[in-house]
Amino acid sequence: MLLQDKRIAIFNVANKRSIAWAIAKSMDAHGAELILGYQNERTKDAVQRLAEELSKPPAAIVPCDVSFPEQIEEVQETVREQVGTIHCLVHSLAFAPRNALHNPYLFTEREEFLTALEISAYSLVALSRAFTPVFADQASVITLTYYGAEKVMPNYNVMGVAKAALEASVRYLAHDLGPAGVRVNAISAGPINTVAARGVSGFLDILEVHEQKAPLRRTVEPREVGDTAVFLASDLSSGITGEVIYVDTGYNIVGF
Ligand code: IMJ
Repeated sequence: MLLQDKRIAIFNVANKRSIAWAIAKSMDAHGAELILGYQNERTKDAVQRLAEELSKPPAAIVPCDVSFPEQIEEVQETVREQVGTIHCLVHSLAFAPRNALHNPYLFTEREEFLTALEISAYSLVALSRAFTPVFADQASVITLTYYGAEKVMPNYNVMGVAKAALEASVRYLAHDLGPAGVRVNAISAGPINTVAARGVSGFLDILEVHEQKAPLRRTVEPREVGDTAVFLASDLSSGITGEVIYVDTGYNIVGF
C-alpha cells in the first residue's frame, strides 16, 4: 500500500487501453484515492464505467480538454473544492494531427506543429502551474514520453519533436518546482498497443522489432508502466526529479 492516503489526479483516461488507465489501476491497487480526467463527452461514459472496476470510487471524475485553457483552471478549482490538496499529477495525453504522423516530417505545417506542441508538451506546463496551489508537500508530477523524442522512429515525426520539448520541460519544471519539494519526472514507455498507436502505419513492425531487439525479448505490459508510476508517486522515489525513466524492456540501451 505505497499510496495509502495519497490523492492523485490522472489526465486523461480515454478507454481501457489508455496508459492513464493502467496507471489508475496500479495506483488504486496501492491504495490511492483517484481523480480521473476525461477529454470530452465521447469518452465520459467509458471512463465512468471503467471507474466502477476500481476498489473504491474515484474522488472525482472531471472533464479536462487541455486545448481550452479555461478548462484547466476549472478542473483545478473542482479538485480544490471537492478533494483539497493532491499528492500527484499524472499527465498522460498527446495529440498530433493524423496527417503529420503520415507525411514526411519535412512537410509538417505550422498549424500541425503548433497543435502537437500545444497538446503534447505545453499542457504539462499549464497543468503543473494550475495545480501548484493544490500540491501537497512533496508532490510528484509524472508524464509519459517515448524514445522517438531522442531517436528518429518511422512516422513519429512532429510527435518526436513534441516529446523532446516535453522531456526538456520535465527538467525545467523540476528546477522551478524543486524548491517547493515538488518532483517532476517522465516515464519513457516502450511501444504499447493503445488506440493512439494502433492506427499508426507500420506499428506492428515496430512491435516485432522491439521484441527481437529488447534485452527482455518482449514488449512492455501496461501494468509495468503503471507500477513505475506508483514508484514515482510514492515516497520511495523521493530523491528522483527531472528524470526520464525507461520502461521499455531495455530497448533503449541496445546499439545493434
Ligand atoms: C505514434 C505515431 C507514429 C509512430 C509511433 C506512435 N510509435 C509509437 C507511437 C512507434 C509507439 C505511439 N506513441 C508513443 C504516441 O505518442 C502516440 C501519439 C499520437 C497518436 C495519434 C494517433 C491518432 C491521431 N493523432 C495522434 N497523435 C498522437 O490522430
